[in-house]
Amino acid sequence: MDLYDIRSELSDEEQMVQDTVGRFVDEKVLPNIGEWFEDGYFPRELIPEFAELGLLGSSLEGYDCAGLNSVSYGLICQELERGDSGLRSFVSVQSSLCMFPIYAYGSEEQKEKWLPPMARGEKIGCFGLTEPHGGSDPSNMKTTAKKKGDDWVINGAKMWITNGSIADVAIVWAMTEDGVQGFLVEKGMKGFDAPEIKHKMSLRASITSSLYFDNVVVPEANRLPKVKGLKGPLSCLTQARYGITWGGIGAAQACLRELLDYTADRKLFGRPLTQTQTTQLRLAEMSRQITLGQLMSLRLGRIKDAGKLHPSQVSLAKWNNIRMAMDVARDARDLLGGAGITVEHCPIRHMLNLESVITYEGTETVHQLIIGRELTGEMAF
Ligand code: TGC
Ligand code: FAD
Repeated sequence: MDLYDIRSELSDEEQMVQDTVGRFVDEKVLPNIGEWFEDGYFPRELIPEFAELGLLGSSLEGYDCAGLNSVSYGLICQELERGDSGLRSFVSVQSSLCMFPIYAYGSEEQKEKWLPPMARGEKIGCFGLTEPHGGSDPSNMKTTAKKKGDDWVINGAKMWITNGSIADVAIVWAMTEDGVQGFLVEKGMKGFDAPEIKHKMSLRASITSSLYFDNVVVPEANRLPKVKGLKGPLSCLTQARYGITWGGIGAAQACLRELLDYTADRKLFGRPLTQTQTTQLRLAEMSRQITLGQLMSLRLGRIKDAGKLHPSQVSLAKWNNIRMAMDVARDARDLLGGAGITVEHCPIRHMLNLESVITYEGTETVHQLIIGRELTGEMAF
């Protein structure tokens, strides 16, 4: 599973983080995840355990957060997504999309109020950027925040919002006279509703919701004071997309692991599948793809920890690693034959989840166009 011994490139602390989260996934997630996925159930009971392990806001310093480096955060995402993309999604949203903007752009009062209980898993966050008319182009957002005395009045709608219905606080990005700004909209505020979106065929062990704002009055104290413009939400996406590049590796590793066992046991035409050349070729191809993805994410993590990360570098890895994971999951599903269509085996669950992962946090096309813009200087969106 680790042909290039990437593990030896990790520090003792990074190895410990990987082992701890890996054990948690093996013991608490893998025995149950098929049933949770089938039932469309997000296991909220795991949130205190995520918190206990220091997985919430793990890269932040202070405020009861673990202060781990970026590679450790990546390994957390990899191990969680080896379990299921829905669990990694929960941690991505809580950590990178909610705690990060409060930490980076919030007032001291906002940080004191929200970060420690979010790190302890007592308060849940969601991140509202995408709108029903089109998520790829958030500069065209229709949700507005208008100043009224000391307050702001928010109107509009957000769609496909992870954790929306269970969130205590929504980081909502809205258009103001001064451009895009972020607001902390709290559960129970009058005019704010967050119904769950049902009938999903993907990310079934995760909660996805719409957010509606009908003249929601939000005090000035709930506006993120330290950022204006689209770079506010886009900088949060860079954090989350980085973690997702690692997550794809975990999903692909889970599929390959299961296949190695299955193809060794499955006897056809008088011999195990593993003794046929095309099976070996397909397993080898998966291993090649996973190894390339591992090298990309590790390099990205080291660049990020050195403070030299450029968002287009993250786009390249998100595009590569999620496409890689989809290819691995689909081919793994096929190598399982008919057995591959049930949740008894993980590839079809990962395959379906990855349909969301390749769409959210910037579709594959958006990331390709970001690389195109980086290479040519031409904006082709
Ligand atoms: P553009 O002109 O490129 O940029 C506007 C300003 O933002 C800065 N910037 C970034 N900063 C940090 N990180 C990034 N990734 C950044 N990208 C851009 C940029 O420097 C500029 O700053 P300034 O100071 O000059 O104003 O803006 P654009 O409108 O041309 O952007 C185009 C595009 C397509 C790249 C962007 O709109 C985009 O990325 N679209 C995709 C939207 C998206 O990814 N939405 C995701 C929603 S959240 C989600 O899916 C969560 S799923 C979570 C889960 O469950 O795991
Ligand atoms: P569109 O933007 O309408 O895109 C449709 C198609 O057009 C895509 O294939 C796209 O690549 C293509 N396209 C777009 N522009 C161009 C172009 N210029 N040239 C060529 N092709 C183009 N959002 C949040 O804000 N917060 C969340 O927590 C969140 N969680 C999510 C959870 C799930 C399970 C899912 C599925 C989505 C989530 N999203 C969230 C929304 C996600 O970020 C959006 O779905 C995504 O950004 C794409 O937006 P869209 O769905 O409106 O598709």
